[in-house]
Amino acid sequence: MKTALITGITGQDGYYLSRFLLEKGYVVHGTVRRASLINTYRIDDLIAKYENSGQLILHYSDLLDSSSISSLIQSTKPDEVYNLGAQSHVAVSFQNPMYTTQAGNVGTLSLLDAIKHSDTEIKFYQASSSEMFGGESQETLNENSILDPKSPYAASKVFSHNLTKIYRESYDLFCVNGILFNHESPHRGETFVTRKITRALGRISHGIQKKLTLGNIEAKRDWGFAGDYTRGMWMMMQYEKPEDWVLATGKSYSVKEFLEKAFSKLELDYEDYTLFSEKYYRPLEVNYLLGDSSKAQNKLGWKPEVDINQLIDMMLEYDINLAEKEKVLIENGLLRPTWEHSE
Ligand code: NAP
Ligand code: F7E
Repeated sequence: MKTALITGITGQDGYYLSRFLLEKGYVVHGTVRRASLINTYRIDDLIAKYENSGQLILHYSDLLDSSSISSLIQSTKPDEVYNLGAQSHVAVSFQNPMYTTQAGNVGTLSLLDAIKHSDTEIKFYQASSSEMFGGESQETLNENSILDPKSPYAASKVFSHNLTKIYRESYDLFCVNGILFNHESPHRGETFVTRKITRALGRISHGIQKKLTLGNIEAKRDWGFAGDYTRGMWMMMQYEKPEDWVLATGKSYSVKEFLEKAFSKLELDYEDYTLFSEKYYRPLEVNYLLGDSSKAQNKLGWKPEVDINQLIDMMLEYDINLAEKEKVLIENGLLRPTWEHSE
């Protein structure tokens, strides 16, 4: 039975990856940040199913706490480490550049160094990002494309990406970078644009939200489904040698196209509901991202199973159900609708 250690298990990808590994029979150790509110809601069903048997074990840890990171490597003796933890919101990284940079890099260095000093057989996955490319041109991007970061978040990802390569080449460690293009799901954080749209639409459909406020809807992204991408992470770790891999769908849509598609599924026109605010524009924008995952498709046998229409359907169904429950709570005075003013 293999053992995995996942940083950021409470995030979107942490949920899909841990579910996938647990179903494969892995023992999964995950790191959870201590917060004043319980922040494990995405993995609560996995905790209920796997914690009592000891197959899923959670540890309080923070990527900024190097000592906790290296002692986790020592105590859990993982076969595979997946470093998913990060302050992952690009716009927030302009407001909190120091924290984003530290969380994005201290943890990577601590993990790599702990592996180097304890057991060089441990495999390491780094969550690299398409944001590293910068999106200036209309080029299709692959593993050899030039990195040109446009935010503190992306710059921090470039540092960890390079560090992962340096440890691979210097110390012969099995370290891989997964350069993942945007991937979404019903478990996507609610302040990322796709989920912000489907969350709003679910509420609009139940009459508990009137307007949705957005920023730059001309930006284009290559959007896939998170469950496909976390399966790809595992496939990279099973490959005969450590390399860097792009995962993408090969199709790019603007935020406006995503909006149109989502609203038209409910026979609504997004223009009747959408407002715009400077607040959601970034100091620097990544205008265009389109990925070429042919290396992963040819060498790993990976391919995306869910297209943009299926992705929107999945997210909408989930968010319409969620809004129905919220409506009942509002009607019973148990919930106050504050989302019109949220991020
Ligand atoms: P996410 O939902 O924002 O999850 C991030 C995770 O990191 C959460 O578990 C979060 O904990 C944790 N975290 C944040 N700061 C931390 C700290 N200081 N110490 C320990 N843990 C910390 O992100 P995601 O979408 O699952 O993405 C997973 C990884 O892939 C991230 O590194 C992201 O940058 C990268 N990535 C994402 C995409 C994408 O499209 N989703 C694409 C490329 C790369 P809390 O739950 O307590 O906040
Ligand atoms: O923005 C525009 C915004 O925040 C997408 C992270 O997972 O993927 C994600 O980063 C686009 C941008 O994702 C709003 O300006 C318009 O052009 O959903 P997003 P992101 O910045 O692409 C990459 C691959 C990662 O690695 C990151 O961790 O949508 N946009 N209006 C808006 N974006 C947001 N969030 N909110 C708006 O109101």
